[in-house]
Amino acid sequence: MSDFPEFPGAGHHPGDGTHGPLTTPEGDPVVCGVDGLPAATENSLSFRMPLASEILDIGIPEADMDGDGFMEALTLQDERGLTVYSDADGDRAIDRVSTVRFDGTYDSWELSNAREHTAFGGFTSGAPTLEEDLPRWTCLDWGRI
Ligand SMILES: [Ca+2]
Ligand SMILES: [Ca+2]
Repeated sequence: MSDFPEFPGAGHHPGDGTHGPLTTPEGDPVVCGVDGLPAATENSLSFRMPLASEILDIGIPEADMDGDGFMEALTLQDERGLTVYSDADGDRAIDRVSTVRFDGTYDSWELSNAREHTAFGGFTSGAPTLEEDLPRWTCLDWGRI
C-alpha cells in the first residue's frame, strides 16, 4: 500500500473507490474471498466466477435467495469484507456480485455479457480465447455507507 499524491485538477480516478467503484487493473470488480481459489475446471460441479484474467471455481451455492428451490448464491469473506455471489440465470456462472467492505465501501455488479458467452456457464470449459469472450462486469451501484 502506498499513498498517492493529490494532483490538483485531476478530476476522475476510475477504480479507486472514491470517484468510482473499486476495480482491478483489468476492470473487474474487487471481490472478497477469492484469494487461493482454484481455476474452474470442465468437470467441476462448482459454480464459476468469470473474471477478465481467469475463471475461478467459486464453490457450491449455499443459499436460495429468490425462493425458487434452487440454491444460487454464496457468500465469501476475507479480511477486507464480504461478497455475495449469485447466478441469476441458472447457468452456474456467477453473474451478480455485491460486496460490502469493512472500510464502509460497497458496490454491486452484474455480468453484462453473460447471455452470449456460454463458455462461462453450463458445463463447458471456460478458458477465453477471443478478446470478445472476456467477461465484462458493469457496476450497478457503489458508494460508502
Ligand atoms: Ca433460487
Ligand atoms: Ca449465470
